[in-house]
Amino acid sequence: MIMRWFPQGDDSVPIEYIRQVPGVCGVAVMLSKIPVGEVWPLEDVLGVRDKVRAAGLEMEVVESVNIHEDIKKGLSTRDRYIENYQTTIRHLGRAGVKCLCYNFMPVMDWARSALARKLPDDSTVLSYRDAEVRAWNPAEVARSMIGESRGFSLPGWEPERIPAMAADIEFYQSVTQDEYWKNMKYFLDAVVPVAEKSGIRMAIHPDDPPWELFGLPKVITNLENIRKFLALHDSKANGITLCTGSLGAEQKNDLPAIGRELAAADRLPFVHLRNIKHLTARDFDESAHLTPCGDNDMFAIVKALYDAGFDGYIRPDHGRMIWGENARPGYGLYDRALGANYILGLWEAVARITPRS
Ligand code: DNO
Repeated sequence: MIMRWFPQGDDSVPIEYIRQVPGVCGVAVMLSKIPVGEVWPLEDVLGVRDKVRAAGLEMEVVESVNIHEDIKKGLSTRDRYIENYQTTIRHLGRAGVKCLCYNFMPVMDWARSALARKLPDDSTVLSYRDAEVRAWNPAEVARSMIGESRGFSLPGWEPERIPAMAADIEFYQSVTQDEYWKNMKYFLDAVVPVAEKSGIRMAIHPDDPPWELFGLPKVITNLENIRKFLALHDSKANGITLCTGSLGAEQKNDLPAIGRELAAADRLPFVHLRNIKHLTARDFDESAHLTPCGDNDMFAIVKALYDAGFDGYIRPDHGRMIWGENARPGYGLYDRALGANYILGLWEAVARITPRS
């Protein structure tokens, strides 16, 4: 069990507090100040690792090593950025990192219409209203999200990218799904062998939300596409991050079945457990992690992972903002600590009822 943590002064949560969350033994880090496409320098990576270790935790997972848009667009300039990515992977391997979570979403990372919607108990959550998002242009979505981010960086929403967003969206209108998948394969064929040699398993994050927005290509949205993705480059180092909040936004997705298949195939290095509550098929609020608080059957998901032999990293994903905490939206300490211990409780119960042989 790990938690996400932003080093280099970019988190409200001191690393020492994370160590006090029972059962949490490590963190997933992101060097949020390195511009997208540039190398994560070895000395920075080692420096962060040493700080994490000094706090009694492990840094075996990194998250949001973001991919330069030229790679996703398939431009001739992509090779330089791919080389940088390969160098970053080697640096991470030297620091003992074992799992790299990234996404291949064009232009934007996850999209929400509000980052602090109030629930009846006065906690606040990230929320998504389809019509509101579609009524904006992507730069407006970005400005709204950054405006509500309480001064913290939002992974995948770097303010310097806003000016290019309109042109990027325009560019993708003439990129077919097939071409986009080819660009992804080109990237995988170049980086997965480097990851293998570096002792790292790549774990792509699903698209969030997992449906079409602004005419952009979509990739990791359901089991069919996940299978197609895994076949693009057949290697244990080419895996998936099962994010139950992202894939669960599409209610047709059977999360326990997806988890079971991926864990059994040993293509699941990382799991993000989050719950969400739908208002309609395309409108939802994030919720507390407990099954009754949302639409995801968290018990069934944990049981499916356990039964299929899952032995990767797991972290509570976004939590609510509670108890007056002021933190990066989705990443307050309190609700994620509750979530981590709820998930650990489910795991313990399942494991004690059905011991693994
Ligand atoms: C949302 C996160 C994502 C994820 C990236 C990985 O909070 O799960 O931002 O880290 O998509 O690149």
